Amino acid sequence: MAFTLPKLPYDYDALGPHMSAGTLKFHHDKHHKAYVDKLNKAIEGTPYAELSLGEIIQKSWRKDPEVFNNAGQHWNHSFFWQCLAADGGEPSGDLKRQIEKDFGSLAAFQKEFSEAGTKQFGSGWAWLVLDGNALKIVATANAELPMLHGQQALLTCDVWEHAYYLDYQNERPKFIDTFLKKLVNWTFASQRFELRGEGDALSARDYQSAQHAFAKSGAAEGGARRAAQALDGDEGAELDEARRRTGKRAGRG
Ligand code: MN3
Repeated sequence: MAFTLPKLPYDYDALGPHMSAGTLKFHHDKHHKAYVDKLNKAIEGTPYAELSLGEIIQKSWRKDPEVFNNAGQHWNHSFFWQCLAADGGEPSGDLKRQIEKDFGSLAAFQKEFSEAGTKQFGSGWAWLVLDGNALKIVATANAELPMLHGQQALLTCDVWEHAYYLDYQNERPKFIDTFLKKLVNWTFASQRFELRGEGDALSARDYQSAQHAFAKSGAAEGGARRAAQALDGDEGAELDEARRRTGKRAGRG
């Protein structure tokens, strides 16, 4: 199946002055679009074309760099857009308590996250992940992502230069600091954290098949909806369709 570029969940100028419309336009319309286009070209006519994005990521890892890099970057960016909000604020509820338990305080979490992103040599990503029952901060290089290591992503910051150079030039630490204090969509991160009840499924090697199985089980509409929201447009639409079919069979649609 061909993948499509998901729309940004906000206007280009919504995150100013912390992330400018110019940065979002280049980053989304040029960089992310290029990953989608290259991914579609790389999988066309191959067995990958029959697979979900999650499956493509798992199967191409360390085997087909052109496929993997573009598939991973498509997933990472689709996820990253949802991690941003104009009204950043602070975490709340269960996630706030878990952050305080695992890092000591919000400030300690911010410090560790910032260091991970700053120290990541060259291009990559800083992540807050759920690894088993504990929150962890990890950094990945290039297109690598937590699902490859059985971790559930809750939050990410793109630390490729294209993410911040227009607004912050070479000041990556300043960008990450602004991200942490002004731009984090904590509502989204909390929704991801609430999915922890599906820990086994989410840490499974095939992340997306697990999501499909969960959606089709019809067991928890809210969870499936959140899972759909957490993925890119194509997969979200697929999951919504799966939920609708399940709902109909159960006489609820
Ligand atoms: Mn990027």
